[in-house]
Amino acid sequence: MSGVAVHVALDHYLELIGDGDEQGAIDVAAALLDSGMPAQQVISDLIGAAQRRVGELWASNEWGVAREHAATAVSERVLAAVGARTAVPATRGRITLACVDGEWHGLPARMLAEMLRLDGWRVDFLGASVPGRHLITHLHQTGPDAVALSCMIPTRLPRAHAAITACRAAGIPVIAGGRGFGPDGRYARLLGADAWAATGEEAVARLADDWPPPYVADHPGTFLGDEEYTHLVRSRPQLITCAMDRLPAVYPEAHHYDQAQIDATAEDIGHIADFLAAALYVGDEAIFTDFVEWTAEVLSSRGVPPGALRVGLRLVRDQLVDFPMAIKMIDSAVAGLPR
Ligand code: B12
Repeated sequence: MSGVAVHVALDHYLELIGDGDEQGAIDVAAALLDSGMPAQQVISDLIGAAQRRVGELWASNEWGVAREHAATAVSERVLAAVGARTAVPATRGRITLACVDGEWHGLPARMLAEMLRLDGWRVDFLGASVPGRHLITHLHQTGPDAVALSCMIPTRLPRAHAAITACRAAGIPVIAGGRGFGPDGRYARLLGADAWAATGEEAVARLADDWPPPYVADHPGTFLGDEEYTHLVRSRPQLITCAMDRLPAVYPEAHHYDQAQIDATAEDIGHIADFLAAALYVGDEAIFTDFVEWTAEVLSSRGVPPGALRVGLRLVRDQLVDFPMAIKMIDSAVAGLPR
């Protein structure tokens, strides 16, 4: 199957999932398999590529949330259908795969689960948002050769850290993945993961060729989550309430907000607090500045001017008088916003 043909199939597949056409989408995947494309490639180059396009369509407001949800639900079914076509004996060993606590992107992890299964692993897929203590109980019950942890959103990094530490303390090496761990997996290393892979294919190769990795003890000086992080997390509810109370005084348009707009604004301020907390936790302001840049784009495609985001950031900043790192991060982010 040529690259051009995959491209054509991808465009068609995207149309089908955007239309909620489950059978049509399964037929496209089946045709690729029939043409000789390996199942792992169908998963990454068709389903994965389409899901990334879905993300762009959602971010640019061309697709609404309902259409994204429906398309993702179809992709989940297609993935199951692709997996069901190929039985592979489990000869390599056993892997527990989970999304970190509060991480609801279950599909990327499920894609990895199928790829590993196709490569001969027995995979215990625990799904989205797995609380750390339940993950550890599962490890004690099953004794896997590896834990694969997925984190797509950096706000979940503190929980990922807790999970990585607990898995390693239980003697099971951790491979981390998902865009939440940073562009080159830099936060996976910082948080003590034994390995990191950018894609499902890379994870399959790493686990097949080079596992378990040699044990490296945690760096004793590693200190994450300073005082500012702790205070910010504790004061999150008041931070949002206070910002919402002050909003109409500094942004008169908010007087005319309906309930949905009020809820969306409170949610956005919550995201500001969460991304700021994650940036403080790992000591990297890029987490926050990237988030603000991304939010400005998402809001602008919904007709919300950058001024509104500046107001939200200022309302949070004004409450953080004793937080020099947080203030520095907010100021850098504001400086990067379009005028
Ligand atoms: C579908 C979707 C959702 C669904 C998920 C449903 C489900 N069952 O998965 C729902 C609606 C729940 C959702 C929610 C949110 N989402 Co969302 N979502 C997506 C979307 C469109 C597709 C996800 C997907 O399936 N990707 C497909 C796979 C193939 O992506 P991939 O990264 O290439 O995956 C590979 C690697 O990551 C790696 N990998 C993944 N896990 C692991 C684990 C290990 C161990 C290893 C080694 C490798 C590995 O292997 C994968 C396969 O090769 C993405 C867009 C995107 N680009 O991914 C946004 C996206 C991830 N979401 C985003 C956002 C912002 C959110 C929300 C915050 C939205 C909101 N305002 O509430 C929430 C957060 C929820 C939470 N706390 O988890 C943003 C994140 C941006 C950012 N700044 O980080 C994205 C990028 C959308 C965008 N274009 O902006 N989302």
